[in-house]
Amino acid sequence: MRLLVTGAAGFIGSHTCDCLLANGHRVDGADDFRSGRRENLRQTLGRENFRLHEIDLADGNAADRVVAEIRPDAIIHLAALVSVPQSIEHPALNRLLNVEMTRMIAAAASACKVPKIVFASSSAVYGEPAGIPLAETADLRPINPYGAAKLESEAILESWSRASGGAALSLRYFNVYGPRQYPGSPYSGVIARFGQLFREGRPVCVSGDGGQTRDFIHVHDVSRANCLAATNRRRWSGAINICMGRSRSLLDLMAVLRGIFPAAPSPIHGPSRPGDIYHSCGDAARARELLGFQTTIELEAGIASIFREGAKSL
Ligand code: UD2
Repeated sequence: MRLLVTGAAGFIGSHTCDCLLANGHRVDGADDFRSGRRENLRQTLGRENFRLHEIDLADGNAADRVVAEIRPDAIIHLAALVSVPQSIEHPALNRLLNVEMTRMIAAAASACKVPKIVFASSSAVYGEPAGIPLAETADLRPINPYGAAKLESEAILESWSRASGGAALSLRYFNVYGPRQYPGSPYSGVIARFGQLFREGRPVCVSGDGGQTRDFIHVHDVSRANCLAATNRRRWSGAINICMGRSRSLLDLMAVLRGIFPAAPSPIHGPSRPGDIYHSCGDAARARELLGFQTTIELEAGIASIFREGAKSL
């Protein structure tokens, strides 16, 4: 198959390209390198079946042009502003990248009759859960602009699916971690951020009491879910949780990291983040039924493979 991956130089995007290529597909990756990084594509660039399109898909008719040139069998739309705090600080950018760009991708897909769009949605669409684990049928009550934008994009793709007859799969990723996740900003995913600070012997800053829980899933599992969703022949449309189905607290997470870096200093505690959900844990049943997807990497093994010196990469 021929696939277009947007956000190809990003953390999840680059692993997704690698997974598709390993399965014999042709991949066109698009990225404007706003947050994507060239080094993420080090092993991907130069591969025979890979082409990079350096382009800002939110600019004018760029999405139309790229999609018309490639005419992919499916689009995996991952390009986004990936941060709850940044969605609060930069509402216009959140709207442009997390809503309007989806609209542009859907319009381009309609014009070229692309049969499938796989979209990077988020567990943030649920908001603070009434009960756990969260099935896809749970109430959708996002409590931050990031979750609200992802939910709006899901609706855009549902209506695209109804109008065009194409399949739209919104994959609600829970908290993704793994190699290539950028650790260098206070907005970085917590495992990348804490791992880097533990390694450097600097104290981490815990927002709140550390009792908040997350369903952490390794990026290799997530990229496999993306491949399955994009390449299987099912025409089903809707939302699917991509999660482990088990959650861990930040305190737990720090205990795992302390096992690797025993000399790291004690954490500093700051106030809870605005827009932060306390508990999050997904129900993985639908992904199992519809995609035949199951996770393979436990948190301890995933963390050790990134941060333990001399550990084998997964
Ligand atoms: C949300 C989504 C996740 C994904 C992600 C993209 C939920 C439950 N999850 O993740 O699916 O879309 O956004 O960015 O909505 N923290 C600290 N100190 C730090 C960094 C983080 O205490 O230095 C805390 C943070 O306040 C939060 C937890 O760690 O309670 C996880 O934060 P994160 O930024 O890794 O991800 P999160 O949950 O906002």
